[in-house]
Amino acid sequence: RILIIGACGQIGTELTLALSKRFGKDKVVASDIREGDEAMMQSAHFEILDATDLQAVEDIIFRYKVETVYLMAAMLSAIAERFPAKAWDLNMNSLFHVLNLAKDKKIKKVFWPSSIAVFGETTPAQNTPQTTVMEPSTVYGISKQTGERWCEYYHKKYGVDVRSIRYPGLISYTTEPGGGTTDYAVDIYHRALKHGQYRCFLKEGTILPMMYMDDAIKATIAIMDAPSKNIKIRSSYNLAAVSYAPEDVTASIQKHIPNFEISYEPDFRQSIADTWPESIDDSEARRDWGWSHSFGLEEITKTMLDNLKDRYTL
Ligand code: VAH
Repeated sequence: RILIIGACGQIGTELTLALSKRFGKDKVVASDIREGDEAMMQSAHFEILDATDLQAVEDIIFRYKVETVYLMAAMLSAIAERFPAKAWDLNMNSLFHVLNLAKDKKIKKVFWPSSIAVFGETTPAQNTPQTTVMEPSTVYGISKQTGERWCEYYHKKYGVDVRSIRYPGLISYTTEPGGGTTDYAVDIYHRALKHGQYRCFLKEGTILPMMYMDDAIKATIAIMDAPSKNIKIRSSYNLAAVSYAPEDVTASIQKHIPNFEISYEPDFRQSIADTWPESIDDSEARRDWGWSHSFGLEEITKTMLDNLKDRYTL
């Protein structure tokens, strides 16, 4: 079976549904620190699980005969700045537990998400290469970079089959993001439909790499499907789709809602965004396991507005 830890989060929710659709409800065990919603309960076995509790993780793996773990539980960038110790504890210890279970052959395969937050101010910001200067300056970025080093270490030293992606900012309408710096790019659609205006916490000109959730899920499943020998990078793969700034999303929304207005009131998240790349070179992912994206900004905007519309007009 497959276990998703952090199944109620931004990525976990859609990943659980996709895996259940693909492998069948009985093959998927969804877990989170909080109860799942109705759709989740219908699509998988569900367990309440604290990702930092090794015994509890091991019990579920044993009970359900789990072979593959997707460890999606994490504290995101903005919120981690408020709770550094807690973020470190959650982001690192959950990873150690899973890597150690794989090392001890209690599971066979691991997926762990990294992020463009592994990069920092000294990283080349345009078309950021796979291998480059990495001096992250956020708690979240430090935890992701450290995690990458451990993934590679466990692969080289113990043969652990761990696979990872450096996700950009992710956009979806099903689940709302929880405390990231790229959250504006989701919030903006909700506000556009609800209020016709949005006060953005990042300033004009802040270009960041972004991706529609369906593309992110497609990539996650593709990297896990690929034969092990194709996975040449065991730290984490660069992954990219589109790059844009708040004014670009605004212009794309105005094509559907002409009166939509944006104003800017940057807060502490601006200084996080300022250290991240504008665009990413993901040629290794394209070469090694056939990655390609489908959604551009216009498709993202149309899909978001079409799907969120009813929530605010009914
Ligand atoms: C965050 N969405 O903003 C996350 C992400 C690209 C950054 O990892 O924290």
